[in-house]
Parts: sequence; structure tokens; C-alpha cells
Amino acid sequence: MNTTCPYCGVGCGLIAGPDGLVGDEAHPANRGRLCVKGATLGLTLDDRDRLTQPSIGGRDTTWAEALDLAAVRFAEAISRHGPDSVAFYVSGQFLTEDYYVANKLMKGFIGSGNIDTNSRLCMASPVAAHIRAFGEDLVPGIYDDFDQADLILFTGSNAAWCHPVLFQRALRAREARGTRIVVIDPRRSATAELADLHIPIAPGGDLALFAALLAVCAERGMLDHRFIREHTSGFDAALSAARTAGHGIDDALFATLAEWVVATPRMITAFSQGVNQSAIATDTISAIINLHLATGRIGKPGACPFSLTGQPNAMGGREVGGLANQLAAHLGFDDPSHHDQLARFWNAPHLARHPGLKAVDLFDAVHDGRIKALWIAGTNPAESLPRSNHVREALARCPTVVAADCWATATTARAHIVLPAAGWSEKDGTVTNSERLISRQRAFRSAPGEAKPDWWMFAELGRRLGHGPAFDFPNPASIFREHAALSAFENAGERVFNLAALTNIPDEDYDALRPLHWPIGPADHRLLGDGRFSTGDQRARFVPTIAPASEATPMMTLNTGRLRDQWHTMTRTGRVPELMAHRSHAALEIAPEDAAASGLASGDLVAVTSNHGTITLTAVVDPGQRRGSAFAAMHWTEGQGSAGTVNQLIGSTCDPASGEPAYKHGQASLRRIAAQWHGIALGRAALTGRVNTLHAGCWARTPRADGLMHLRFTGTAPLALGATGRAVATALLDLPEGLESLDYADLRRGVFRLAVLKRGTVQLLLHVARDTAALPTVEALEALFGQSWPEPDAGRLLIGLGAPRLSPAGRIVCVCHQVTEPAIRAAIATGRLGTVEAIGLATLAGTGCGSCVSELKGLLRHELVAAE
Ligand SMILES: Nc1nc2c(c(=O)[nH]1)N[C@H]1C(S)=C(S)[C@@H](COP(=O)(O)OP(=O)(O)OC[C@H]3O[C@@H](n4cnc5c(=O)[nH]c(N)nc54)[C@H](O)[C@@H]3O)O[C@H]1N2
Ligand SMILES: Nc1nc2c(c(=O)[nH]1)N[C@H]1C(S)=C(S)[C@@H](COP(=O)(O)OP(=O)(O)OC[C@H]3O[C@@H](n4cnc5c(=O)[nH]c(N)nc54)[C@H](O)[C@@H]3O)O[C@H]1N2
Ligand code: SF4
Ligand SMILES: [Mo]
Repeated sequence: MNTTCPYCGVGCGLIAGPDGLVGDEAHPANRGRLCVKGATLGLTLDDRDRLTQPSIGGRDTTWAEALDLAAVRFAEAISRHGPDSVAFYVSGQFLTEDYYVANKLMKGFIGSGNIDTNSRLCMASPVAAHIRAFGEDLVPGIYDDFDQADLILFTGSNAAWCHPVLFQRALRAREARGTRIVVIDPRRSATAELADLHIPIAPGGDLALFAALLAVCAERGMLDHRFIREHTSGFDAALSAARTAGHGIDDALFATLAEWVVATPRMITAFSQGVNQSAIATDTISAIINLHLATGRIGKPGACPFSLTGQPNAMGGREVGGLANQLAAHLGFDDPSHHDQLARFWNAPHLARHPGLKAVDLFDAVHDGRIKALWIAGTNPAESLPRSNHVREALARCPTVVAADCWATATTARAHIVLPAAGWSEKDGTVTNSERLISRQRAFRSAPGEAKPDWWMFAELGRRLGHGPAFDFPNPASIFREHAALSAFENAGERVFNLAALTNIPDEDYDALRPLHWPIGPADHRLLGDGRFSTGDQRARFVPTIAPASEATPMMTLNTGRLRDQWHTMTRTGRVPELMAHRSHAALEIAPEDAAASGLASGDLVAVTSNHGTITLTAVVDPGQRRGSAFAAMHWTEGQGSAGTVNQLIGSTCDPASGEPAYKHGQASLRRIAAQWHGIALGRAALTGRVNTLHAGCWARTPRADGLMHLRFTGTAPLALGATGRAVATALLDLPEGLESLDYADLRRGVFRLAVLKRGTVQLLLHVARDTAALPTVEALEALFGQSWPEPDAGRLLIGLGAPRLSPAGRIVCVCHQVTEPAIRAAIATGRLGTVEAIGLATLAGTGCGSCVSELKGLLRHELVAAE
């Protein structure tokens, strides 16, 4: 069965067959390749912790009762307070069909613009900049351009980790044609590690840099005057504004970059969240687009600005109008003729005529009581929105919160009605990737319990609100046909987004649909190369951009983003031990100078404080961080430990044009915290599930193989928990009564141990000591499970005879071949290896999906330095 990966916007094709999941060689997005996340998808197909039954207030119930109650609550709010008192908050992980139905219900039939999506958090800025420049939300380029470019600027993108299969295409272009790769990022990311040139830009410095590049191209006579004259407007103002910009980076780096940019017509600027998630994002993207328009580098082979989409269907959501400030099918709120068109097509009684609330404003409206009923699906805002504590408060205050998800999350925990959603591998529909390629996602297993697809839930809600005929969809194919018909409705070429050819696609053809680009038809899938734009006069519009003056602040910039093997709030990837091996707990990566200033060494606890809260992370001193800027991953959640939810620290500053939050530019101060004691536990999930947060200090929970959970504790206050191993254990963990256990305490040395047994097999081991050197490794503890411990033997579990001090196996770098960092270091040292290929031959590391190649390079560099 052919399907597509549910993770990033590259949109790789997969085949689910009898031997598991493999890359689809016939899929144009990946031609058979997969990254670690795609390659380990099979490991996530585990229904154990899934939501399987609707519930109301924690009590299991039927679909009929749950949906009736939701409908009554929505109807009450609408009739008493008007349609703007209700809202949907949905997801770029929705299939197009889910999205279409939700949007139709809210904007066409409930009559409010209040449907927004987590794509607000990553794609809203590119959408705003595209519409401003091109008159329509259009990505001009396609992935083939990465094969054909001679210069690729990745700015604000860690593509080696976040769009790995596309990034590998850029690497192959470098091999094949000498393509130069430049990475613009304040930190030396994995992508920067592999670049020909890394520009460690100041946070938010991109706007000035791209304006300065435009000014240089003008100075050196590299502008495409014909294109500017015939196909654009507003150039002079944009150039004058650009001439006021200082490039803001090291002069020598700028000279090299400028020389490459001036001399290379086949140039792509690929940008992502480092650009999009800032308070000046839309203007920054305009500066990028200005440079491309002025040099005619748009819609030509190897030449375009390229917005990398985050989620698998971030693009599909934009097609159906999932954002609160769009209508469906690239129709807009600002054109009254579009309202009329859409109202007639849908036969919609109360079409929304003004935009709804954008995500951050929406949750403010929930907080202050304007929103009385909220339906959240396919996203976990209690973790992923800025000011997460405020969001949690908003959920607690809202009279009705409905949440549809596949797993329990921080959001479902705060919902009144929880609905079990069918997820990837269980539902049918389409997604559109970064290059406008529509692919089918196909169900190849059945959903657990009573889980249902989101389109069905919204259609049921629509019916219960009295709009039956408009929501009478028997299957996803029927929804897709209506979506295609709408895109073609009264569209004589005004809108490029047009799926006319699919309007009457029969169910069987929809089931068999092979990936296809929109617009459908032309052999060349690039857009805008002909210089005809979707603006009234068909000219692209330059937008003058001025960089704001930077403000001096004593705070650090808190940069947040992604890790290679994790996906967002980890509902899927966080359950797979193999994917935990790369980074097993939350950390703050800081430059050596900043670490020294705060007295921090790697491994120390650091309290990170912003205007919104404090969390304690483990410091990792990293020379790749820019001074004054520190990086924390966005992934860790409240259930995984005390360092969860970095969004407690991020403020709600958004780009004014797009409403996208400035997640990359938080402000925080650092303070070292002395550790008083340390603890480690390994045990069955039932015994490790409840941590006593009062005494546990800083703690983190990580899944290990065989259903075991690994807990780590670091005490921030002296240990005054009791005098026995058992007392200490019960102070840290909520353990049931009546367990069979052994314990040990050495008060003088502050050592406490506990073993829980069941019929001679170990269930839980806990060790506490003043010093980490006195604790066993998790591997050593793991070795004690799975053996049997008859009575006379069992004591050895605690005094350590049973625990041969296994040397720690070390962090896994190559997940595909399970090769550890020590093994790679040893191979480099003993074999005097100098290249990634040589490491591959010696250890197999890096020869699978290739996602770890940048790390291998980093290790090579460190080992070379060490050898000198
Ligand atoms: N492994 C993995 N891949 C993913 C995801 C995931 O969760 N995990 N999520 C997907 C989604 S939804 C998205 S939106 C994408 C995001 O993909 P990316 O945008 O590539 O990922 P991020 O790590 O959020 O941020 C990218 C980089 O921006 C840099 N940055 C911060 N501030 C600035 C700045 O001022 N200027 C510049 N030039 N750079 C800056 C950061 O240091 C970081 O390296 O990834 C997708 N792919
Ligand atoms: N600090 C910081 N915060 C960020 C970012 C950052 O860079 N820094 N990035 C932002 C960005 S770009 C994004 S995209 C967001 C992502 O953040 P979220 O939107 O919270 O992303 P996920 O954790 O993927 O949440 C998706 C949820 O949907 C569930 N799910 C999966 N499939 C389905 C389905 O078919 N139906 C339903 N109903 N549920 C399903 C999953 O179990 C999961 O709980 O985070 C944003 N937050
Ligand atoms: S590159 Fe993206 S779409 Fe492709 S396998 Fe990896 S996560 Fe999935
Ligand atoms: Mo995203």
C-alpha cells in the first residue's frame, strides 16, 4: 500500500508491505529515501496507550452522547453570544479532507472566521509575504530546483534535521555540480556543520542581510532590469530602503557571500522557522523575495525563493483556508466578490465576512471569556503555544473544551470532552507538500477501539447543528471532489490554485491517485517564471523593508527549535526508545563565554527565567552557540519531566502582519543551581508513572527497551526524605502499598537504594547518592532486569554484586545501525579515519538514512583537534 510519511513537509512516499515500511522509489518527493523518523515509523505503530473511547469529564461514553453534548454546547454559545463565541483550533497534520470540512463548517455554516491552525505557528509569515508580493500564496519552486541550483542559501533552516531527505538532495547537487551551500543561522546547527559557508548571524539579522545583498547586486550591475520593468512594481522604493541597510555580519564573510550571490544566477534561498518565527518575519521574507525578483531569480530552474513547509499538510491547509484570515481555495476576505462566490458555491447561509482570531489572539479570547466553546484537534496547544501557562489557564476557564487526539496529552487532560482520533496509517485522504505535490495518505490498518477520522467528527457536528445536507459526505473522496470543484468554481485563471481536472474523480481513481503537482497540467511545475502574478495588474510587488534598530538588553536570546529524532510534543516519537537515544533529556545549549559568565559547566543545572516563568534545564556548553544566544529544544513536555514545556518561557510577541509568534527570540536570564544529590531509577511503567514533584527536584522520564522507564532525579534542596531506602523511594515516587521490596541505606554517605521484586523478578530499582559517580549507569541496571533473583540471591541487587559496572555503552549516533559515539570515536582514533565515508566503511555509521552525517563530521573535527 502506498502512502506518505506523517512527519515533515518534504512529504516522502512510503510503501507499507508485508516486510514493514520502506521508501517508495516511485514517489517524486523522495525516490525511495527516508530519514530516521520515516525509517522508524513502524516502531510507532503501537496501540497500547491510544485513546480508544470518547469521554466526558473523564468518564467513557458513546460517540452519540459525546457529540450530542458538544453540539448542544456549541449551539447554546452561538445562539446566546453569536458565532464569534465559538472556535476551532486545528492542525497542519490534518488531511486536506479533515481541514476542508472543519473550515466549511466554521466559515460557511456557523458563520465565524474563528478557525485557526497550528500552521499559524510556522507558515503564516510566508503566506503573508507571498500574498503581498505575488497576489496569491504561491511557492514558485519545486524540489528539482535543489538538483539544479549552483548556490543554495539555507536561512533559518536546520534542514539536515528538519527536512533531511530534501537536504540530502542539496548535498548530492554539491557532489554532482559543485553547488555551494550557505547556512545562515545564529548557531552552528547540524546543517551549518555541512555547509561550505556558515554565517552565524545575530538573531533577527536576516532582514538587514538580505536587503544589503539586494543593494550589492544593484551596485554590481546584476539586476534583471527587463524583468523589473515588465513584471514588477515598487522597485525603486525597495532599493532605496535596501541601501540604508548595514549587513550586520563579519565583513569578510559578507564579502564572500556577496561575491557568490552576485555571480550565481541559479540560486535558491530556502527559509524556515529561523526566519518565519520572528517579530519581523513577513518583512524579512519580503527582503528575500525582493532579492529574487530584482535578479529575475524566480520560477527558473535552480532559481527561486523557497519556503520549506513544516508539517506534512501545511500546504494543504492553506489550500482549503485553514487559517483564520483566509477563505477556502485561495479566496480572500478582502475581496467581497470572493464572499459572494463562496456563499453561492456552498449555499452557505451565514458565510463569515471578516477574518477570525489568529492562534495567539484566539487563546487570549478564550482566557478572557469571549470564546465559550472551543474544539481542538490534531495539535497540543497546552505545550506548543507561547506562554503555555496562560494557555492552560485559558483552557481551565473555558466552559467547553473538546479535544480530539490519538493519545492523551497536556491538552486532552484539560478538555471536558475527549474524542479518540484515527491517526496516520488508519485514515484516508490527501496531503500537499512544500512543492505543491498532492499525495494520498492511505489507511493500511484499522483504527483502535472506536477512534474515528476528524472529517467524520466535524461532519457529525455540522449535522447536529442543523446543516445536514452540506455535510453529507460518505467518504474522503466525496470531500476531495467538492474541494477540487470549489478551486475551479468561477476560476478563469484568476487563481493559480485550480484542481479542475479532479472535480469528477471517481472513488476508484481517488484511491489509486498517484502524486501530482498543482497546477495540474503543465509539464514544468515551476510557477511565476513567466512573470505573470496573481495581482490585479499581474505585476509582482516589491515591498520596501527597513530593519528595526536592535535594542540592547542584558537578557540572553532564547532560541528554540527541533531535534533530529523527535517530532513536536513527542506523542509519537517520544514512545520509541531508539529515537530517545540521540538526545535523552532536556538541555540548554550555551556558548562557552556565556557559560563562564554564569559559572556553568556541562551537566550543571541552570534555572532559565523569563518574564513568564522559570524552568530548570541541564546546561550543555557548546562552542557552536552564538554568544548571547542559547538553544533549547521545543519537544519536552510536562509528562516527561520538570524541564518540560519550554513554552512556559516564550512570550506572545508576534509578527504584526502574520500573527506568527517569535519563538526563536525569547528573552531569558540564567542562574546556576547547585545539585545536592542525584538519583536514578529503572522500572516498569506502572511503578514509575507517578513522580512526587514536591521532593523529586529536577527529574526526567525516558522510555527504554522492553517497556521499562528510566527516571533521573537531581536534588536542588538537601535530601531530608527519610532514613531508609524505602522512605526515600516513596518520597520520590508514588508507589502502591504492599510491594515486595529490599532496601539499603548508608546515611553517612547519603546512599539509598530500593529494589522492588515480584516472584523473583525485578520490577523497580532506585539508587540515590550525593554524587553521580556513586550511581550505576542505566545500562548496568538494565542488565539486572530479565534475570531471576531467588531469595538468597536478591540482596546482591542492592549491594552491587549483581551489577557488574558495565562501561556505559554511550549515546547512539547512528540510529539505523545502532552505532554509539564511543565506538565511532574509537574507530576514528585507531583507524586514523579522516572522512565520513571511512567511518561508514569501518562502523557502518552514516550509511543508512544519512541523518547523522553532520554529527560524524563534528566528531571527526573534535577527534582531529584532540589528536593535535
Ligand atoms: N526532526 C524534526 N523535523 C521536523 C519537525 C520536528 O518536530 N522534528 N517539525 C516540522 C515542522 S512543523 C517545522 S515548522 C519544521 C521546522 O524546521 P526548521 O525551521 O528548520 O527548524 P527549527 O529547529 O525550528 O529552526 C531552524 C533554525 O532556525 C535558527 N534560528 C533561530 N533564530 C534565527 C534567526 O534569527 N535567523 C536565522 N537565520 N536563523 C535562526 C535556529 O538556530 C534553528 O537552527 O520542521 C519540520 N521537521
Ligand atoms: N518553543 C517553540 N514552540 C513551538 C515551535 C518552536 O519552534 N519553538 N514550533 C511551532 C510549530 S512550527 C509547530 S508546527 C507546533 C507543533 O506543535 P503541535 O501542534 O502541538 O504539534 P504535535 O505535538 O505534533 O501535536 C499534534 C497532536 O495531534 C495528534 N494527532 C496526530 N494525528 C492526528 C489526527 O489525525 N487527528 C487528531 N485529532 N489528532 C492527531 C498527536 O497525537 C498530537 O498530540 O509547535 C509550535 N511550537
Ligand atoms: S524527510 Fe520528512 S517526510 Fe521524509 S521521511 Fe523524513 S520526516 Fe518523513
Ligand atoms: Mo511547524
